[in-house]
Amino acid sequence: MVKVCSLTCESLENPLGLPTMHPRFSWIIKTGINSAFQQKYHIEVSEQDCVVWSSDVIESGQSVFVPYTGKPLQYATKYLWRVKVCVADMWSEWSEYAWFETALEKWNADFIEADDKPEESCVKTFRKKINISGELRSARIYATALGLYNICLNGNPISDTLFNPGWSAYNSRLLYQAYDVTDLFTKNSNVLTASVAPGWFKGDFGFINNRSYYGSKMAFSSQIELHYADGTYECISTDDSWQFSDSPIIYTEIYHGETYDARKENAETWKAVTVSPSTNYNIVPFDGVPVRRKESFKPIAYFTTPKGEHVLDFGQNIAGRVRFNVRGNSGDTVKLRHAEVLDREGNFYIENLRDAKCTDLYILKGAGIETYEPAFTFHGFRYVCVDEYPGELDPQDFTAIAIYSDMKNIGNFSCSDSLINQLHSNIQWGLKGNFLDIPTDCPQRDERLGWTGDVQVFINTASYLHEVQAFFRKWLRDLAKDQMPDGGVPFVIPDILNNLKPDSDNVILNEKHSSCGWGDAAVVVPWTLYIHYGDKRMLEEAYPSMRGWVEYIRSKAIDNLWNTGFHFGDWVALDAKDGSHFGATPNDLCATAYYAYSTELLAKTAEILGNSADADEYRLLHSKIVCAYQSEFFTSNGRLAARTQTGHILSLMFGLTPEKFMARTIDTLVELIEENGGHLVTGFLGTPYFLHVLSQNDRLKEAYALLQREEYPSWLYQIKKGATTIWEHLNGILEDGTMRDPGMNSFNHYAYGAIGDWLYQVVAGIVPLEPGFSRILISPKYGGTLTNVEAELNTPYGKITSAWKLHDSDFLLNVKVPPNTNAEICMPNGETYTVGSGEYSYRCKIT
Ligand code: RAM
Repeated sequence: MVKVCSLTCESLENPLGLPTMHPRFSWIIKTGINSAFQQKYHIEVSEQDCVVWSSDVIESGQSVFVPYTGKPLQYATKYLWRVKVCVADMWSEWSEYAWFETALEKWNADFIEADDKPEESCVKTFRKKINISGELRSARIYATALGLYNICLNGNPISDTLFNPGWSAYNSRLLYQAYDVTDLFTKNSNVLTASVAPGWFKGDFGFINNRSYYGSKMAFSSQIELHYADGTYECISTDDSWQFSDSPIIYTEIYHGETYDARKENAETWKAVTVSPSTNYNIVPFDGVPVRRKESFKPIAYFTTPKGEHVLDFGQNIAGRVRFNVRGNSGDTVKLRHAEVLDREGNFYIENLRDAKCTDLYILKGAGIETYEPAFTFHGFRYVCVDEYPGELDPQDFTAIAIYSDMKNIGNFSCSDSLINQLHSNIQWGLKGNFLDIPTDCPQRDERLGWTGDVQVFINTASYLHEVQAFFRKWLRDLAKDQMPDGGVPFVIPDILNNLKPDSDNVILNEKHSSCGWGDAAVVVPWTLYIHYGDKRMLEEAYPSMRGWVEYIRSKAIDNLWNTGFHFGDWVALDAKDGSHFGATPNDLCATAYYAYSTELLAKTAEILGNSADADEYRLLHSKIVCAYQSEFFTSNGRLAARTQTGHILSLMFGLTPEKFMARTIDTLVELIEENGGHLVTGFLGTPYFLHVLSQNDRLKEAYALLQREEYPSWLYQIKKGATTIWEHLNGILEDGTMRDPGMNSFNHYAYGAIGDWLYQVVAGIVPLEPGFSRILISPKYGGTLTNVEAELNTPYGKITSAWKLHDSDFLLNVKVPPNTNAEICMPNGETYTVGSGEYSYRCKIT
């Protein structure tokens, strides 16, 4: 039997408001047949029972990103599509129908504004009464805001998505969402309300307590398109017929929390809006992944701290917020503060939040059970301090809700070491806690910015955990928009620092862009996505930005060494001088290493895109950088000038070590581990590759020893200290239980979690040999104290599993290879097998 399922369009399931008119289709084949390859496919696209494109039978194995090649699609139109495939001379049935709906041709609606002042952090509600005169065939609301918005129709939310319209490079592209509300309208009179909050647009943001970065006035814009069964059409846009009022949300800020006065419900005074044109903004369809409520947690404890604080413990550090039920009198209050950790004495610890207040306040109306959850804020927390609450508190009335971009989880990993399993969980929660429309550094303090370096080091691990393609496609578009004219890449994307006044006391505000390892996100992120998803079009789109970045470095490099400018370098490495975050590895070494790496990836990209002139040019440039690196940093006998772990790691990982010095370089790295008592002292740049360079160079034993080390500094130290996420510093909580300097001490910072890819690629051994995993290497490497491992990865072709165990003196491996791919299986004893899809078991002796 052959079946086709998991149909996606532009890697989205049934997208509404598709941001392209040239979609591509992907599907997964399910079959029990071994070595199943697709021989042919047939796609059919229809609109209202009418087939608009039939591909006919195409002899091709392509099942991922198959382009639509029918006649031009119509805007704002829903299409159904289905596919059937032929495998082993057997045709499947037609798949179930999937659908996509194209976006608007252009944005026509104006903005409407209320009376909020620049300094105000309140919510305004806009209202429109809509009369539905006939039977609706379809109804869509398209909406965006300067700020954040939530829409209700007749009092009910029209969507479960949050933090719309998302955060983009607002001045270059403001996103709108599309909603199907056909079933939400009632006959005759309806009331549509849109609440708008300051959010990223106007709120306190950007970690120097700056506000109104993008603008000082909130606004809302919407187009409501009604198609009636009788063929008539009506469009209702935001205009002067709308009204606004204050909202019960009297204060809301992403950093600081929300205040809701329930006594103000249904007490609106409606006033006339001000209309302003939207033509200053490039309003385009949302192209990311919507943010939703995901896991929820009940308190695992409710206790009183030594200081007398009443604290709920939800057991997991998350980004999200708390929903609660309460009963009391009108004017009673519930006040919650949020924190990630307790201090050594067990008190509520908020110093590391810096200026973020992370406080929610609810004022009761006094009418039976009242339920509240903030709307426009999120906090990074595990603990909640209940400062005010009327009457006896029942912890069961409280629920913590994790909120993040709703990407599919694709990777799972477990093994015989529960600490490593917790590490994997912490890495995954690092992602969930920081992928909220944009990838942030941390979700708790007054920062929460799209730091490029954090993404650059984590992207490969992220790609093993969740389906991140659409999430990063959006972010890369913002990166390209915010890139400097000379190709420089801002430290954060969206770039909320660029227009701020330089400040010589604040290195970040002074420099603002183009550190090695940070700006390289422009190249490393699209390249890594290409390797995981095989999407050439995305690479093509990113190419100018990738090239711009390498050209930027070229303009700053002297004799092929990047030895100018400001760099974060091996950020927060433990070999930094006391009180400094800058690791001991020299900047010119890190910067030139990244210059070589980005140039190499750019040359490969040019080759893939068929641009042979660029490919030749960047290959040549790459070889010159490598030569310059080697003559600058290696002595004639092969000693590396920087005697640091990261210096050696980068030299090995990026192919910068002369062949004849490989042995010496790896030996020295191992010495450097020993000199540090068997520990890592690397920062952002060295850590992600540490285990890889060891395992790639026959030092698997040392790699496992480092991974499984439990005492400080190590990955597992923080787990022994109770961490449920990855910390910004290996020693966020010191051995004696005291905290590091609160100025920069996040307990949810995924950068050190960049080691997650080693669990998948080396421990479980799942590696893409061709982009998108159409050819797979399964080459697990046992070691340390591990006796069994199970990993799975849902790729564009379907699920790969790699599960091994040690039994007596045997290594037993079970693998599953999805249809339409083939795999090289490499056993630890060197035996290899080439197989097509199916489930296979292998055994060899442990050596
Ligand atoms: C900190 C951020 C981030 C890092 C920068 C350089 O402020 O938290 O992780 O990329 O510094």
